[in-house]
Amino acid sequence: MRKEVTIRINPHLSELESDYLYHLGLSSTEDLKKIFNGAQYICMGGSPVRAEEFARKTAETLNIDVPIVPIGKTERYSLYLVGPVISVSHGMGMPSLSILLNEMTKLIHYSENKAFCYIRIGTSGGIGLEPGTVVISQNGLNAKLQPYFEQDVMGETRTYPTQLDPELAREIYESRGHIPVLLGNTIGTNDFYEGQGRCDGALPPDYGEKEKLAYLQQAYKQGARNMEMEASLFAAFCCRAGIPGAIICATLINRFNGDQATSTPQQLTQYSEAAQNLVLQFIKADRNTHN
Ligand code: R2B
Ligand code: URA
Repeated sequence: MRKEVTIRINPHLSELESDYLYHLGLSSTEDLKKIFNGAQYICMGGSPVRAEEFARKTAETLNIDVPIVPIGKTERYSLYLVGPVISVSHGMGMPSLSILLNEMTKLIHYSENKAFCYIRIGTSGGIGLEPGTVVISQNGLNAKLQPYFEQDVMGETRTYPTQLDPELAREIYESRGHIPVLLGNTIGTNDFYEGQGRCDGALPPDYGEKEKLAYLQQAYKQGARNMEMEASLFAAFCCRAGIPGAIICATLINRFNGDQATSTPQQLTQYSEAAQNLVLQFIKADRNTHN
């Protein structure tokens, strides 16, 4: 079993007669406990195709014979359950992930799960790393390179810390085997193009290569080793909720060398599979230790 978790859950939920998890197409009136109570590893990734692939690989790795069919509706997210593992897609960017994290956390609360962790498995742009390296995040950083996530609530900005669970990160690191892995900070931005200092967006940027490289150098100095579009929100949500969370991202490119992911489709698949494989190696080892 994973460590016991007490979610800092919204007390107002107990006042609801029923809670419809609209984007998942599931409701608290269903027997969620019966379906999801044994889920210990809640794995999230951007793409629905990769969520299905990860579910299939989990079934193979853990030797679990279940049909790989989504639970709930698939209009927004695709959710699979394979033994102790949930594999669910979250879309691209923080607004989409935020909705999923809210509804997923309520689902886990209604399912009365006591021991679990959240793991985001994704892709990213590397900062000073050989493409294909997998980064386990220590801290989320925002695009200003601060260890905070900022959320506007009713016109006022709230600031939340973005420290990830060091013990979970260490446990995953120890499962690395031959996969090239390192620990580092991860920048979460609100855009793929100018938000990540790219010079290849559709509109003329008001900066050039020199400014971009200076930003990447500064990021590197502050311990950032990769850049994606969810880390700061994911880390802040896990911190606020009291849920152990980890972010495991493959790097598709080295941003010091360019903006475009020019590796072959096969290489890109291989890179993102390395992140999935690391998480599967961790889950397998963890189950041997704790079950
Ligand atoms: C990584 O890849 C996506 C953009 O290509 C985005 O969701 C992210 O964080
Ligand atoms: N995902 C990102 O957000 N940025 C990259 O450079 C690659 C993948």
